[in-house]
Amino acid sequence: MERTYLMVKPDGVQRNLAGEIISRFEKRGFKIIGLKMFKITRDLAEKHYGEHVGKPFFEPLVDFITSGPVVAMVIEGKNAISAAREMMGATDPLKAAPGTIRNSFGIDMGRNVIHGSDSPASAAREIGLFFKEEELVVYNRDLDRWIY
Ligand code: FUP
Repeated sequence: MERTYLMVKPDGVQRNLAGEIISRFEKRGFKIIGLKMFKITRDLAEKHYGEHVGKPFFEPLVDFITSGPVVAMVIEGKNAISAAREMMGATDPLKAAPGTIRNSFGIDMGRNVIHGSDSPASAAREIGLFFKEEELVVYNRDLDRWIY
């Protein structure tokens, strides 16, 4: 089983899309093992988006991600990282496949409502950045035998 870090961005929270977005992952069968709302500090945002330091969109991106609360979660399940990326769609919502989260809820690159880790290394890094070990809940779900 794989874990990934997902985050409804400030635009998604302000637009009341957090529940709908969480629901898509629940309905698909993924298990939520961590969930919380908070405001990202500048320091954390700069760490999270470290790979983009120096790019023209870096400052606006940090401004945006720190501009309001986010709803962050860790989900667990088969191929969670790539499956979640597929459910999110392309970074630019106008290029995201129909039915994906970004296609369904966005029309602008800078307002793409959700973040999701793009590799096992970034999932491990981002889970560690935003969640403490004790905030991740290990539990059994009876319905797992109907999903797997
Ligand atoms: P993604 O992994 O799909 O979230 O995309 P990236 O890590 O490449 O980019 C992180 C965020 O930076 C995107 F969600 C939106 C923003 N971005 C821009 O605003 N302009 C760009 O050209 C690329 C990314």
